[in-house]
Amino acid sequence: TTTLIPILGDQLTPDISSLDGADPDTSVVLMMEVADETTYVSHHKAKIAFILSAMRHHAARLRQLGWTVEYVKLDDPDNSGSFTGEVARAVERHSPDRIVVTEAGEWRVAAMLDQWETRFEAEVEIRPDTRFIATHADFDDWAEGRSQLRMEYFYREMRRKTGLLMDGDKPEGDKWNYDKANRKPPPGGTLDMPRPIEFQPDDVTREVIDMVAKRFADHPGSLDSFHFAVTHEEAMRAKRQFLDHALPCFGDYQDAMLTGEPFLWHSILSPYINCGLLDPLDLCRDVAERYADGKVPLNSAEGFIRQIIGWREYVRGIYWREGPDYVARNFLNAKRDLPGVYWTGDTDMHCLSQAIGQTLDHAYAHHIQRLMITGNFALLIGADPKQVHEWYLEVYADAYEWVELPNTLGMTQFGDGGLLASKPYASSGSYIDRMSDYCTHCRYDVKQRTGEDACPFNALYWDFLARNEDKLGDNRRLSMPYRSWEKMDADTKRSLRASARAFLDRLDGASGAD
Ligand code: FAD
Ligand code: DLZ
Ligand code: SF4
Repeated sequence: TTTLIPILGDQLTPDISSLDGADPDTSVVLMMEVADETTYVSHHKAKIAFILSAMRHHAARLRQLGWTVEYVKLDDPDNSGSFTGEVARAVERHSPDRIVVTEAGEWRVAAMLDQWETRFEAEVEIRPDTRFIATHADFDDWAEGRSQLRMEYFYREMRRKTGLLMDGDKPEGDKWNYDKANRKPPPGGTLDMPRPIEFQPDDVTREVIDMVAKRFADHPGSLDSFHFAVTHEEAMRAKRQFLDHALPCFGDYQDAMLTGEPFLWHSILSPYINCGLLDPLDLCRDVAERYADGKVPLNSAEGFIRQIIGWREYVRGIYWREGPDYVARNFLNAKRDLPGVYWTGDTDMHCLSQAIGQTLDHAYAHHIQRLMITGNFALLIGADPKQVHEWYLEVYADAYEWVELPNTLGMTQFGDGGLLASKPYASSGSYIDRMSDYCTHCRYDVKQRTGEDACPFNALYWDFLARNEDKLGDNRRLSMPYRSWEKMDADTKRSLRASARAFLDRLDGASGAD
């Protein structure tokens, strides 16, 4: 009797639930590079190269551990191009009695897996993904009956469940959340910035990079600075580098942005966590240990752990709870096509060109760039949230729909009308100026609201509020800005809206010409 165990590209963990209890002598592991997955959106070249190289290295690791692995490469002439097609070919080869697979990370692929039972003459077992802290049932139990879902309360449950940074049943330091201590503006002067390790591509990675360069030449992004870790060992080195050098200041500068510095004190570990090269709970335990040993302050340890056991788990819960039509929500009825600048970074708005330029170079931008620069700009111009979602899914090496969609559509575009965030993350230039050095390098003046040199974020911000007053006017968390808007004289209001209009017309004109 044979068991077929398909392992998907984000399941690169040796103790993935599908392998649990399997007998290496009677099991065949199937790993598949397929056109469907590489092109369901036009992923950044470096994202494809990263995932395929990590998959190839993982297959070698599984073989070393004694598993029989069949690996289908993208350029295999018999490759059918889809997960189901490749499983069908493997079923022909092996006539397995059972197919065991760990649940997929998104609705699209989950629907494929659901068809296998009827399609193949084998028993199909779809197992829960045990790499997450909250099961689907945990999240649903927590969410049931609540009129409002808020990350903070879910996060506290996860702290209790894991015991991380807990002192008995009380939070370490007596406070659950040190977010207010995580908003320091960027430091000035000479900087002693930690650097992520730049892993040099080995033969396997070079082969993948060459193939991706040829096959996906029309996809966005560059392969020139490809330095991702592609094995578990390398990812562990990246983790240690972060714990030793960046974590101590992670908390202080979590929201800071600096010209020419894409990484700052961030971990750059999300690509590894999300595809399975690193375990999220182990990482959090390491962070808690550093705190217990007095090596990192509480605001850094708590801030980091909150992102993983709080935000990361929370957005996953929302994704699966809201269902496959979450992607179509558009509370603000925003319709503008995402402008061409998102694929070129070519703009005289310095903040935008930095965030997009770094994204195209590295398939990475840190959270506050995604939220307050590219996300905020798309929100203010009224870009179609589905197009915004697809852009984020394309360009980041860590992007899988379960984590990307709630962050984009929910958190940045308010497409779900406030399910995920209690107010839209809309801001004028002053926030960007406070948290970055961008404005000092920009041709626009962040202090001006109208006129040739005025920072476009300013007029766009007021225009956004005015335009959406019927939908947002009664949001209590926006009462201050709406009061300020109310108090402005009619001329100011008119000229702010005219400036925004002129900017948007130029933007549409430029995109149309693309
Ligand atoms: P760090 O700043 O070092 O944070 C540590 C870890 O916390 C991350 O590695 C990540 O695993 C987790 N984390 C932090 N914030 C979040 C969050 N909001 N949601 C989920 N996990 C979080 N993260 C993804 O992993 N994949 C995505 O596709 C993705 N898309 C995003 C889209 C938008 C519009 C926004 C605003 C955020 C998105 N995020 C996404 C969350 C966050 O920006 C990234 O996790 C983070 O920038 C990854 O870089 P890092 O590893 O250096 O993170
Ligand atoms: C993102 C991605 C890409 C680009 N290519 C592959 C692939 O060729 N084979 C594969 O197994 N997985 C790939 N992935 C990741 C999958 O899209 C991911 O595992 C599913 O979305 C899980 O739901
Ligand atoms: Fe961005 Fe405005 Fe600052 Fe320029 S002035 S960097 S456009 S916020």
